[in-house]
Amino acid sequence: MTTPIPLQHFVGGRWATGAGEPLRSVSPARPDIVVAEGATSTVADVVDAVTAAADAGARWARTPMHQRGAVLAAAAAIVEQRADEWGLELAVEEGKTRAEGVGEVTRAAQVLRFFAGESDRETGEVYASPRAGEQILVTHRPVGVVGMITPFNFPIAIPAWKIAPALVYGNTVVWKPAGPVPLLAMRLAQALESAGLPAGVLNLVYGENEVGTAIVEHPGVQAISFTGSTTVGRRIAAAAAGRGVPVQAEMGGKNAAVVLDDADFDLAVDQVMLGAFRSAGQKCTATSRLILTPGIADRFLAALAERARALVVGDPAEDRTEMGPVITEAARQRITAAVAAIENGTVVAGGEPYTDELRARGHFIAPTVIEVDGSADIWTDELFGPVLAVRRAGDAEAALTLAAESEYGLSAAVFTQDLTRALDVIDRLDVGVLHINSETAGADPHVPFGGAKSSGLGPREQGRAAREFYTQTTTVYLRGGRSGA
Ligand code: UN1
Repeated sequence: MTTPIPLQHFVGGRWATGAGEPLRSVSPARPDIVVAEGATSTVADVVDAVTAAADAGARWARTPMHQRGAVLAAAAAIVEQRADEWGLELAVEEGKTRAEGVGEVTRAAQVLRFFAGESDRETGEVYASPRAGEQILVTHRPVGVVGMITPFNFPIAIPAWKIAPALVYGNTVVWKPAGPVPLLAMRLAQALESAGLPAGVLNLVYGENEVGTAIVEHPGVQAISFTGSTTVGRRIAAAAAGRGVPVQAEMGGKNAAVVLDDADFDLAVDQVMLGAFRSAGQKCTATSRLILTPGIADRFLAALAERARALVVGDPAEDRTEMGPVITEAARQRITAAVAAIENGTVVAGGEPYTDELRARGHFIAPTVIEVDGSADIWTDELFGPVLAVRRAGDAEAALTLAAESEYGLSAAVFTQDLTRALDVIDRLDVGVLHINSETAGADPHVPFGGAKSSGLGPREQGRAAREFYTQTTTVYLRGGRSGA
């Protein structure tokens, strides 16, 4: 991939170059390589996109759900067929490893296929009526035009899990992906177009805040789904509340892994490594806090340090690479500065800049493990990078209390072989996703995904839970039309 791929936005069924600023995505591993090139969209393009989505809406909503699902199924087949190629593009543009990139594209196909199947499942409820000759139905109707703003870190899977339910339930979409990953957004839109999606049903625009704000504030946008930081999510929610529009926001995380004395040692080390360093820690579900109890702490930290130092960090396109760069130079500097600012911590692994040519020029950060002996910014603040903060707790109770002490509540992992303990944890941790004996990240397409506390706002995503956000119900009191019947 040496020639930049031309980027076009997709508005009203037409591919075109936006009239905004030049838009370039670069490889975070090799920042001198331009991956894709075009221009951002303008506020006028957003207005056109909303108009197109609104115009297409009535017809799409009337299209039988099985036909809408068939478009998603066809798109799933296309995405799956291109998984190797687009997975490599994803790795080059976003920086996660090629294996993770291919995995993510495959996952997008699974998501599309899951929602394609919605048309074969029940679409509402029927209740008994206290009155004779009546049934009460609850039907689900589309919300209308949904605005979507998606993050850089899962450039095809997260958009798929917003767009697929929106479309199958009969909504139309105006979507702005994160600035650094326009290519994978274009790929998903291309797949849906090739699958037969009618013009205007999905509109893709590029840009930064101005374009995002134009979507959020447009009176024709009837719901907004966002994934990104808590700060931005709350700003969007406030703006949407002002217009009386529902928001679903998946936001930050500071997810703890708790490794108790009785854990399976090797399994816990493997899983904590994956949770902390896959995608260079750039997942809202990544493991960024580790809590250890006394019987296991020293041995665990030693093993983790050894594994972190041995992790193969390099060009994500190469097969042997286990961890790539972070997304931008600004991210690299922000994360590195946060690590450098720690006063009461002991660096167990990482913490030093790379000096070899590839990794000094790309946005690389060594996998970093830091033990802190009390609260510290790196213990409380989401860094979104390959940095794991560690604390020791006096016993299992104290460890779980420490895990719960966070403003965030996205995911947590507890490593134990004590079933009684595990059952207690299920009721007591205020998180949206809980892993017992597996890493904090991961989200299957068929089950609810989302967070508690500052991590989430509005209904859950994925699985059948997605219907709550992408539809509105009508409660129908249904009687026959003849008296006495
Ligand atoms: C995962 O853990 O595989 O932005 C998915 C994020 C989350 C998705 C995580 N919304 O990282």
